[in-house]
Amino acid sequence: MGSSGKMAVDLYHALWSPPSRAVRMIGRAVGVRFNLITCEPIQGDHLKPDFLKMNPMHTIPTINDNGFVLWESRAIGQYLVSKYAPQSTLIPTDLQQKALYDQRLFFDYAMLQNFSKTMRRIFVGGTRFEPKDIKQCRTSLQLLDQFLSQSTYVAGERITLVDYTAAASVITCQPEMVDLSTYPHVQRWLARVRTEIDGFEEINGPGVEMIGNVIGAVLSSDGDSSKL
Ligand SMILES: N[C@@H](CCC(=O)N[C@@H](CS)C(=O)NCC(=O)O)C(=O)O
Repeated sequence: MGSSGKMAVDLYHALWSPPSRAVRMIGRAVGVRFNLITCEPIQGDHLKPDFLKMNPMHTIPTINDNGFVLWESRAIGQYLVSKYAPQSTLIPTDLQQKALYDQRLFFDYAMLQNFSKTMRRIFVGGTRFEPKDIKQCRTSLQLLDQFLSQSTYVAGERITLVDYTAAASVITCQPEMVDLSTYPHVQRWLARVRTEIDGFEEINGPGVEMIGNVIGAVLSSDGDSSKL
């Protein structure tokens, strides 16, 4: 037990993994104490029998909250908020606010998560960017920019859980992939949430740097020809 009296929650994660970073930020916001357990897909940890027994989908992040196992970062985030900070405004309660939040969370899952997939292709597989992936990332950012031209946060005028999950993906974008400066509302929002989310730099910094270094090395090794 921690000083807060709460039992620690096991979190299987990797530093570079955007959804793992999102869960760590959400946990920090609602006062969860994590027992961080590195599960590195690059080294095949996620395919080891013990991990597969726990999560047959072999994805990180995965939590084990004293016997209750859950994966999918957005489900984990909502579980942690509901359990540890039920009064939190990170999940809206007003009917229409909640509906908008749900819509944006599904957008985040369907569209922004692709940043991670694109990154993973090059980061884990050491392969080049696919033009169709880059196009998809740009379309997603364009939509996000449009949403953010109409509201301060992704789902309205209050910061919600979807700002955490979206920011963890967007901060992962590398300049070789998309030029974030062409999305002014996204830039403004990112600058804001970086300062408002507790532990943002500490949690995201090392993983994003790691991704940047690997991508830089892969691109320079093939003459940078995959830049679009
Ligand atoms: N939608 C999932 C995505 C999880 C995911 O794909 N995680 C990656 C690391 S960022 C992973 O575990 N990859 C290994 C695999 O899918 O086998 C979430 O948000 O938790």
